[in-house]
Amino acid sequence: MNRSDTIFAVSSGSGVAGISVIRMSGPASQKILELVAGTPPKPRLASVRHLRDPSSQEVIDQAVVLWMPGPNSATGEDVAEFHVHGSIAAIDALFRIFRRYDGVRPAEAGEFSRRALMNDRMDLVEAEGLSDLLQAKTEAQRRMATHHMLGGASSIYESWRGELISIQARLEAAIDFVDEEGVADAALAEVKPRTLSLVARLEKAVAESDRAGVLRSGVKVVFAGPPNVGKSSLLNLVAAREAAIVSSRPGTTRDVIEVSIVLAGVPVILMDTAGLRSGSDDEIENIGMTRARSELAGADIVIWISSPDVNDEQGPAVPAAIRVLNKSDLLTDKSIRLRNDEEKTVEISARTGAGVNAFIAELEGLVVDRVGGMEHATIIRARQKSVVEDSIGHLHESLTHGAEQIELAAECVRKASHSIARVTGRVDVEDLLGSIFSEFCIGK
Ligand SMILES: Nc1nc2c(ncn2[C@@H]2O[C@H](COP(=O)(O)OP(=O)(O)O)[C@@H](O)[C@H]2O)c(=O)[nH]1
Ligand SMILES: [Mg+2]
Repeated sequence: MNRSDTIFAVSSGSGVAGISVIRMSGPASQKILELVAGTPPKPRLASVRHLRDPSSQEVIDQAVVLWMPGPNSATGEDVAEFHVHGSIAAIDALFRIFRRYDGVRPAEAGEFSRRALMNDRMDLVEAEGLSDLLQAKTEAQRRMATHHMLGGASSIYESWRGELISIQARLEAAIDFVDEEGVADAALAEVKPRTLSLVARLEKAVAESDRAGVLRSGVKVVFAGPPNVGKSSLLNLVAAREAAIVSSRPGTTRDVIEVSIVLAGVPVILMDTAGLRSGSDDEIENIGMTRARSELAGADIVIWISSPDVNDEQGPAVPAAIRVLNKSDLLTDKSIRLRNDEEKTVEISARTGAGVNAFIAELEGLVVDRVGGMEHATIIRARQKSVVEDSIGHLHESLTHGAEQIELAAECVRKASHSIARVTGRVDVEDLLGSIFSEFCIGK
């Protein structure tokens, strides 16, 4: 991949459409624009042009053309945009023309964003936010992604780094005077509370990051309980479709069934599992139960379901967020209701629908609690978390050094600041480019 190439791609997605946007970035953009559309329009002003084949002068299409000379463009390079009709043939014809020129080639996935990053039009955290935005499926994901894309998180990382640089400077200033009595002690005494306060902020952000990560990946809600209590029936009602097979035969659900839905703008993965009971000699059922137990262990929210006609041997295998007593239509004697008052209990009937809406509202509340306020979290990816944890480690170490080791304390703070700089890609950015831009689509 040559960075001085001029690259082009359909940025508006593939397939037939009213309009397709072709984006071109790189040094030859102006020349190509002139060749197919005539004199470039005024920068950033839309202009309607005939696009012609430069060799035959045949009109290929009529398009809105934009000219955005670098460095004030999305990529920081010269950028031309052709808003052509979304016709596969028209796009093909233009692409054949573009390819005739040396150093002009189709863009690879994420290559426009990669150039934007290299030209300081955005930092790594903003690029990750953009990637998240392109993939966002729910309102809460969109909010979190835009916060990152527009630099909200980067400014926090920068403020942390600024504080570290200032602490480091204070320590280094004292190093030159270690021979003078009390200078190193005074410097350490001054930076200690600042270091502790920063560590507390970093640790708080790390503590939040798991909840924030769940907002990106989806809240896992596992439906579990003994066989035949109506787990699959209830999951289908919440998912509003027949995702899981419902049958009066115990042991019907064997594999874990996943259904993605959105509750209160939050992505949720509902998981139906095999009924848990002891003493089954059915090999497949036992494998299903093993899978069910492993999903329970990794669940964000556990819904434990039982019903009056099925013996719930031990109750929830793990603490349940909501206990559901299904088949309330079979209840005659109110005395068989759930005894355990510690967990939330809800009575429903998947058959008559009684209590189901109240259950869904309850679940929605739990989902929102699980990720509430996370739209503005600073650390939302494992990559970000691990470098911030490195930084915290270095800061803890810096606090162990006394006045006679003030150089070592300063060195730890320098490492801590280097770690934070890795998050936004101020340093070591090259190592990460491949893994980050592979997530992008062509044309972005
Ligand atoms: N009477 C009654 N039967 C139900 C209710 N919910 C489910 N069932 C029946 O219970 C049986 C087991 O349901 P299913 O959803 O497959 O249970 P699972 O094994 O826990 O997934 C089926 O015959 C359902 O029709 C309910 O609320 N009332
Ligand atoms: Mg089932």
